[in-house]
Parts: sequence; C-alpha cells; structure tokens
Amino acid sequence: MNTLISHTPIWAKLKTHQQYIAQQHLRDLFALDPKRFDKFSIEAEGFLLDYSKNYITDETVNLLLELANKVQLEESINRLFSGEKVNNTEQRAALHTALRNRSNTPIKVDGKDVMPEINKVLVKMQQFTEQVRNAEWRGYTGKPIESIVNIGIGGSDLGPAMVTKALTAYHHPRLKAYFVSNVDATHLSNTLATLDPETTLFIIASKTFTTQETLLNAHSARSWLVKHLGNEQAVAKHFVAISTAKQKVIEFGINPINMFEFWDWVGGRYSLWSAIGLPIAVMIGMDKFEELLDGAHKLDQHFKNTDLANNLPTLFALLEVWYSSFFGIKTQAVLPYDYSLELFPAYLQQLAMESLGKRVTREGRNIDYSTCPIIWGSAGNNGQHAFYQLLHQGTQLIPADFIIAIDSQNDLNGHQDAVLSNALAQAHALMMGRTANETQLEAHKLKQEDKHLEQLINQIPHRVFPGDQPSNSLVYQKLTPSILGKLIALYEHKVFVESVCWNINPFDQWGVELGKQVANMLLPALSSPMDTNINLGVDSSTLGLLKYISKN
Ligand code: G6Q
Repeated sequence: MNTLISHTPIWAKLKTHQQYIAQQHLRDLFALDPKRFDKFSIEAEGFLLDYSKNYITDETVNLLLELANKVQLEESINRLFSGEKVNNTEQRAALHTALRNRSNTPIKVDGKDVMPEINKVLVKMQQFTEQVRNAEWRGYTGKPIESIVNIGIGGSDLGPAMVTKALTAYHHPRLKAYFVSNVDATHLSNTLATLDPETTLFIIASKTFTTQETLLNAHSARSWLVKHLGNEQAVAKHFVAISTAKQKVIEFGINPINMFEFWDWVGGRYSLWSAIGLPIAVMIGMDKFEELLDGAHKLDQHFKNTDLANNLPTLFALLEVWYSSFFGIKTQAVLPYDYSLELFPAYLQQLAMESLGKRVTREGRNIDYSTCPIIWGSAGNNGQHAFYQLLHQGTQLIPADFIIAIDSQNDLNGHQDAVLSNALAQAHALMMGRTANETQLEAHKLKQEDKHLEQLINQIPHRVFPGDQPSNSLVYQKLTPSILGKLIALYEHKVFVESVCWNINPFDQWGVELGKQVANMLLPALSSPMDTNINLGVDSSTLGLLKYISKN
C-alpha cells in the first residue's frame, strides 16, 4: 500500500469517533445499553470472549471492521496460509500454520509441498519421545532418562517453556523438565547442581545454531557431562539437537541421527509447533502434543473461515489497534487467572513485541501512528497484591486481558471460587471504579460501625477510583492441550491482524539481530586483557564501561 493507512478516510472517521467515545465513561455505556454483554461477547472454539467492557459501540465495531476491509485483511490471511513469502524483508513464508495442518492438505513453498517433511519430523519425534518415556532410550551408563534440559533462548525457549509448564498436569511421572536460556553461568550451574549426569538428556534448540548464549551453554553442559561420565562417547546418548543448520550441529559433535529438523519458514517465536516442541512432546507424550496441534489447527480454521465480525483473533486485534493507534495507550496488561499460565505473559511479550515493535511499513516508509504497546502482566491473584494499584488509581489508560479458566488443573476445596471471584471482581472494579459520592456513603456506613469520621472524610480523595479501565475477558473450561493450542494460535493471529492493519512485517526481528551483532563485536575486548588504545568504534560511555570491567 502506498498511502499510509493513517492518511485514509476510514482512519479519519475512527479518529473523529474516538473523540466522541473517549468522553463517555464505560459505566455510562453500560447504563445506556443493558444488552451490552449479549451484543459484545461471542462464543467460539471453546472460548467465551466478553469484549463489552471496552470503549466501543456498534458504530465503533463497524468502523473497525471497515478498517479491516480497507487493509484487505481477508486477502492477507489467505496469503499467510498459502505459503506466500509474507516475511517480505527476509523473503520467507511464515508457515507455522502448516506445522499444525492436521488436514494434511498440500501447502507449497517455492512449488514444493512441505507437508511430507513436516510429517516425517513428527514421526521421528514420536519415535524418540516414546523411547525416552518408555525408558528404551538410556543414558551412557544404561540408566533411563529422568531429566530433560532444553538449552535455547528467545523463540527456542519461551514457547516450549511456557507450554511445558502450563501442561504440568500431563507430565510423565518419571520425567522432569528444565529450561536453560540465560548465558549467565548461574542459570546453567544452578540447574546442573540438581541433576545426575547419568540420567540427564540435553536438547540443544537453536534454529541457526550460532546463537552465542545457547552455544556457550551447550558447550558447558557437554563438558560437565563428559567430565562426569568420563567419555566423549557419552554425548551421543545425552545430547540431541533441534535446528535448521545440520552442518553446524555436526560441528558441535551431535550425530545428525539425533537431530530434529525444521525450516527457515518457521519463525523463532512461532516455532513451538515444530521440532522445537520436542521437550513438550517428551514431557506430555506425542498424543497430547498432537492434541495441542489439533487445537491450534481448529483455531486456524476458525480464523480463516469465519467472517470478520465473528472472528476471535480479528476482534481481539481490532480492539488493540483501536487503543494503541487512536487512544495512544502505551501498555497492555495480560492477566491469566489460571496459574498454569504463569509464563504466558512472558511468552506473549516476545510474540507481540518482537513481531509488532516496528516503525516502518512493509515498504520501508516511516509510520506516523503508534503500533505495539508494551505487553506485561503476571498470574492474576499475585498481581492484585502488587501492581493492580496502578491500574486502579494510576494515571494511565491500560487495557487488560483477563484470561480465565473455569476449572483449575487441581481441585482443592474453595480455591477455584476464590480465583474466579477475584477475576470477575477486578474486571468489574477496574471498569466501574468508585465515585466520590459512593465513597462518602461508604464513609458514613463505616462511621456507624464506629470508625473515626474525620479521618474517613479526609481519605475520600484517596479512596475514589476513576474506573474506566477497559478489559476483555477470555473464558474457557479448563486448560487442556487442545485449549492451550487454541489460545496460543488465537494470540498469534491477533498479532498477525494487527500487523496487517499497521502494514508492518511481523515476521522479522532486526532488533534481535543487532544485539547479536554488537555483542559478538565486543566479546573479544572482554575475553582478553584489553588494549587501551583499541579502536572498537563505540561511544565513549561504552568504551569507558569496557575499560572499567576489563580492569576489574
Ligand atoms: C524469534 C527470534 C529470537 C530467536 C532467538 C534464538 O523469533 O528470532 O528470539 O528465537 O534469538 O535463535 P536461535 O533459535 O537461532 O538460537
């Protein structure tokens, strides 16, 4: 598109509409329309999405859908699914949907159907996971594997770590999973300190097999293993690799037989559906891993085949575009009221912020509207006793996603009702707030209970809650592999829809590449005594820090 979307009539209409709607309080919108919940909630694919607590009316939704049509969202969805090179800066397809294409219909990249290769790797994963789980795969000294250590970072860590944790209820009873990502030796050392080398299996997960953090951790893990088991040959029984770079895996010393392949059309943060999901599959079994894929596939079908007005990812995304580009929000909270999803906000941070944290269009033009807000959050109840204060009485507009499981993975008397009442109470209180009048009434009530009136009256300004914080509530029955697959796919497609509205490429990550490049440039200056006259071409602050650290 040559014209920036912000210079089109539909954008102007949304801007004008925003000025009108921003003057309403959310509680007034509810007072005006008692059918708001019925109107602005939908049930699909095992979810109830209640988006009624947002700054929207029928007109808003219609205008946002007009925007989606203007940017030709449906055409873009088709391009994504059909294997077109939608990652235009790297000339690659983005086919995470093919990895979970359970219908097995052919999907072509450069004229070649990718499904046979995908299925081949799935079969290899199945054989391997069964061997490990059934204790047929044994360590060098003949003992069954008990600990799985995934060594990877970014996309090769966050997705598998989040899913593995979320599905703890499905873990094999003999196996424990660990995820080592940080290059600070403390991460690996603390993990290894608890492990027995004879029963530990390392999964080295790196798409490129060049990532500094992962390779250093992998080499150190290898030395630890060889030192304890006394023979290089032990590596074959304790190391497997997941990568697109076969030669580099061989150079590391892992036999390609123990390598699980994936392809350059799988983006790091979209890769948990590929062999990168191996630690998940080992922990929960291949049948459950396939249920995760099945769930995601069902959500893919929903996204592809449902009209935009009833399309979960599309509605979700349009709301965020609305807040980010028209209300100028800077941050968005993700609040799972499902402890199993403890790592979901961190996972989502990468998915959204690495995909949408961009400032030029697909064609490389500077954009003049806000894109991705900062995504943050933590498991619901914990957050209430920490940062929710700012949501209730701080100065910023912060939309929130409440992600709510009706049933917990575990059943202890009274616990789940407490979780649910807190979730609903918070969404309600954030939206309604409490006015000065209501606070005063409460003060008088408290006075009758013999509280000190003067103090209560002085507290009124502090006890007023403006409310008017919008939120979505996404409710499901229980976190099964299938529901989790759907949830992740829902957010993946949400990110995609936003990228289409903003006309940015969500599948590259030049910011990550820059970090890798500069760190590699500075590394030699730290690993040997520093020549004080060295010209690294860095600013005086960085040079000063380098010299100080090198000296000490
Ligand atoms: C993800 C990013 C990035 C990547 C890591 C690890 O989309 O590209 O987070 O996953 O940098 O890269 P490797 O898998 O190549 O080690």
